[in-house]
Amino acid sequence: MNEDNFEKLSKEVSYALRHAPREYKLELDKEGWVPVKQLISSLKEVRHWDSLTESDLREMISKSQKKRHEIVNNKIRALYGHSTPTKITKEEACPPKYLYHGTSPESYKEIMVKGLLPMNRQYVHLSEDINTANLVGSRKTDTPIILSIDTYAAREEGVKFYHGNDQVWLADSVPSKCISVVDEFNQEK
Ligand code: HQG
Repeated sequence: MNEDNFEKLSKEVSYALRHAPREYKLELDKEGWVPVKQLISSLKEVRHWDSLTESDLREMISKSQKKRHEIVNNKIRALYGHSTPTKITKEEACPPKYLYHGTSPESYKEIMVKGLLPMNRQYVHLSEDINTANLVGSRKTDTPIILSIDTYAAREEGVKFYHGNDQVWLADSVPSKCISVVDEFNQEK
């Protein structure tokens, strides 16, 4: 499989496991898992990935710059990003004191009023470092605003945090009083 196909495969697997399992005749369990064999036969049948093997999937996961999927005990799941109607159960975990979120100037105004909300996904997505948050925000705008989340204050407010992968943390929502703008970063531009 060439590089372009690995990227195409990663996008398709994300689409199937995060947003549209039914389109692929798949059913996610409570934690978002499906049997690897089922995903492969569905991708073959529904999307004509005719020669797809489990080792292609494993290679796709290991080559990807972001750890979006994992395979454990013959099952595969997306680690974050879900928008399916039934909320995936994630394990609560203790994040570092600060997490970051990159967003657009328009959304920033709303966020400072309503807090961070999951919008079209099941969870709010947060980054462990400022550079990653900047990349996430840059998907939406040329002038991202980087927000810092005081997770200790948020936990005192009852916010639960969940582990996505080594860079990505999830939360149900974050009140605006626990959010501030990373000024140094935004002034550098
Ligand atoms: C904004 C990618 C108005 C929020 C990335 C964001 C990430 C609000 C947008 C992952 C709001 C949702 C997720 C409020 C939040 N009012 N706007 N109250 N609260 N927003 O794409 O975090 O490459 O669903 O700021 O790397 O940008 O796909 O979330 O701009 O980890 O693996 O609503 O997706 O990963 O946008 O990105 P998204 P996100 P992958």
